[in-house]
Amino acid sequence: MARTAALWAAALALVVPLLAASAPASAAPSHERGPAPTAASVRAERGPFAVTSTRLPDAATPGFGAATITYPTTATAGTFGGVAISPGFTASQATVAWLRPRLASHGFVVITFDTMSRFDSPDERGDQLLAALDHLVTSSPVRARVDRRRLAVMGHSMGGGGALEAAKDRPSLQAVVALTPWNTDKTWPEVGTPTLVIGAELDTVAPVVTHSKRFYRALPSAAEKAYLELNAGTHFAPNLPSATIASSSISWLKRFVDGDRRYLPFLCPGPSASWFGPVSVYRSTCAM
Ligand code: 9J3
Ligand code: ZN
Repeated sequence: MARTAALWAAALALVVPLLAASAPASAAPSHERGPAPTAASVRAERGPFAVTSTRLPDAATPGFGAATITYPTTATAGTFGGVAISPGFTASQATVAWLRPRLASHGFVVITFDTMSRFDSPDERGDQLLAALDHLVTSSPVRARVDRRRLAVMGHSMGGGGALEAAKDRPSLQAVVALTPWNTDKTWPEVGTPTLVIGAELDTVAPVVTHSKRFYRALPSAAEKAYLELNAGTHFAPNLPSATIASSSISWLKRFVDGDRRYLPFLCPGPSASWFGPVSVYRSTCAM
């Protein structure tokens, strides 16, 4: 009898961890797209999905300017999360264009746009990011490929400040990535959306002390948030292809737009110098 009980206990000890390991880690549905990532694949120039692009003239984009959408060509992998990216003050969408195929090739439908005016404020850029997402899921030629419940905003400088504004206005967004963001508003208690702030150590336009670092600190401590600082980076680092920016942004979007926990090792505890390359500071609540 005692011997049988001991055998059962031994069998259970073997089986229970297996059951636990195969159960989903959370109740939230996962929308994993593509193969399991590696330290090399998140940094590579392209992800696993072939992509193509379509251009939208200004006349076709209510609430924002001329735009470009880049998306995975496959029609058999399900829908994809949508990401809108705003350029910075006086800049055109060309300054953030490198991010389109880079992110889309990992399984996102990505839209960049010219702002209504090159001088639009962060708040106006936030409204245009939301208008771009609305257009993407409602009337764009690729609307059937986008999952309207899984949307994110990104932006550079005033566009990054705009991404924070967009999340403040629309709490249903899944993720924010703010690239060397600029804003006169320094307080973000309204933003509960998981937010990655990427600052640049040598930024003199949006110095990290008064912008990126301060925005990170001002986000609720209960929120999923991370601050990554580009070692020796300048304000315009996000305008050129960067494996550091791409790998961290892709991991953040995968984790929070797709619910893909396979990317957690790249975010938490985060780069101890090796995952993302040249990073001078990385902080995260790591509540994920
Ligand atoms: O690149 C940017 O959006 C910088 C913001 C800026 O220079 O603001 C000055 C008014
Ligand atoms: Zn505020």
